Amino acid sequence: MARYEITVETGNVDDAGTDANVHITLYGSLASAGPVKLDDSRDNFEQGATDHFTLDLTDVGRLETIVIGHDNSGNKPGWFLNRVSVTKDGDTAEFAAYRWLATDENDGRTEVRLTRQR
Ligand SMILES: [Ca+2]
Ligand SMILES: [Ca+2]
Repeated sequence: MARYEITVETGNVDDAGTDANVHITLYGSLASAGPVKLDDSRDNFEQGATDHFTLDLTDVGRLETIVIGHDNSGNKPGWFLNRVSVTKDGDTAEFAAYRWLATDENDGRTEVRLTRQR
């Protein structure tokens, strides 16, 4: 197992937030982990907000890609995701999305695969 610190930034555009169930899967050089739900006691994924989660998951080795999305539940579930960072043992992987995950925007997808930038 490894401890992952996951930071998720929601965009600051109208209706960017979501109350849908958000999930993430990590893909690394050794293994994959998830999908796991990202949630805590706070109201997560609000417009313009940054959420932090700490999860103990299978150690995936060097993190390379993630898949993040939601189940399209709740009121106005469309979500504008800016970016995600994932830190393990001091190594931070950055993932940029800057797109809607919404059935009524762009390509209509509610899940996206993102490749590590650095
Ligand atoms: Ca929304
Ligand atoms: Ca919550």
